[in-house]
Parts: sequence; C-alpha cells; structure tokens
Amino acid sequence: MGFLDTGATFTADLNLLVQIGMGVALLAGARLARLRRFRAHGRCQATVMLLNLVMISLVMVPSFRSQVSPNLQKAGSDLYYALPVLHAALGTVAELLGLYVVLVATGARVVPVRFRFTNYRRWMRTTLVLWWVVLALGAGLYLVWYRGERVASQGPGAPGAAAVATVTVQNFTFEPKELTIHAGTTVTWRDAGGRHTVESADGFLKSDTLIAGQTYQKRFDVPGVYDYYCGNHGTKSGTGMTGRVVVTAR
Ligand SMILES: [Cu+2]
Repeated sequence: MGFLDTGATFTADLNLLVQIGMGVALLAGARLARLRRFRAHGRCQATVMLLNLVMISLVMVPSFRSQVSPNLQKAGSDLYYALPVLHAALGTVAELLGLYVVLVATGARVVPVRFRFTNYRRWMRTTLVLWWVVLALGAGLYLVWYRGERVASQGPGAPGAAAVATVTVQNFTFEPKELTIHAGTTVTWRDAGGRHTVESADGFLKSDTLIAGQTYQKRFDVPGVYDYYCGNHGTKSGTGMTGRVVVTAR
C-alpha cells in the first residue's frame, strides 16, 4: 500500500510525487535560464530527463505492460485505458524531445549538425509545455486508477458478531484463492490494485468493476461451493483469474 491516502501502491505514489517534483524542477530550471545561469540550468534539466528515464523503465513501462497492454482494444471506449495510452504516447514524445534538446544544447557530437536547432527558446518552451501536459494527464490517470479510498483490513469479528473474512483482489489473483468459511459469514473482496470484478456464473456474485481500494461484500448463508471469477481476467469455465468460497454448516 502507498503512503498517500488512496488505493495506490507505494511505487505509484512515489512516482506521482517524483513526477510533480520533476515538473517543478523544470520550471525552476527555466527560471535559471532566464537569470542567464546556463550551467545550472543545463544540469537541472538534464538531471530531470535522466531521472525520468529511470521512473519510466522501473514504474511506468511495467505498469503499462501488465495493466494496459492486454486491454488495448478497450482504449477507444474506456477512459481507464484511453488515459494511459494517451499519456504514454505524449510522454514518450516529451521525453525524447527533452533528451534531444539536452543533447543539442550541450553540443553533443551524436547530433549531426543539420539536426541542430539554434532557436533554443522555442524548442525548450515547447518541450516544457508538453511536459506539463503529460504531467497533468499522468495526475489524472492516477486519480482515475486509484481514487478509491483505502480500506482498513478487517480482523476477525468480535465474539457473537457476524463472522467476516477478506479476500484480496490483485493483479491477477484472488488471495486466498480458496476460502473456507462458516455459513453466515460476510466476505469482503478488497481490490489492492488493478481493475477487477467478482462474479459467479449463476449471478449470485456480481460486483461492479472495482478499482484499487474499493470493496465488494456478500454474505453466505447457504453451505456449498461457490466458484467465482474476474470478468476482466478470468472466465466462467474456471480459467484465468478465479476463486472459490467453500461454505460449511455452522
Ligand atoms: Cu481481474
């Protein structure tokens, strides 16, 4: 769990704060250029470009590959996937543009002379504006994915109280996969990351789409075996992301 009070993971929270910090650093760096402190300006902007490469490869690319890539066909109709696709596309352009500007500005030989610009101000401003557009998209993406509130995990019920049990829903498993409870127990599915549903073929279980931090509850009064699946990553026939609740007589 992250440290911001949302359903996000630690790395997602860390990335958000680092990204905002980098956006502010770029603005401060632009100010340095205006004060004609070009050395400090160059160091500041180049550091941000390199640090962002680290965040992209350690946080954003893995997240995109596990959560967005399998659902690319939904990006046309669903903000949950459209936002990360747009963010990734513009973000890639912004990062490449930033690296290019840094290379040209430092006079690096890897850039052929005919690909060097001289209008620094225009290129750098364009990059800065694009960078902030991408940052705003990223913050919006964070809100769409993680706005669900964090839910404290429930311990065993007090004596005499209705029994409770919790299943953690994550990418891409239910934990525990098989849960055994007494009749009369209320089960809470708590989403710890990604977008999932809890559904059974007979319709007894039917959650809305959960995002990180959200929960779904169901009370089981009748002993039996209840198989269920995630509508996004599993199937009725028991493949993929599935789980089972075994209810025993009291
Ligand atoms: Cu799922």
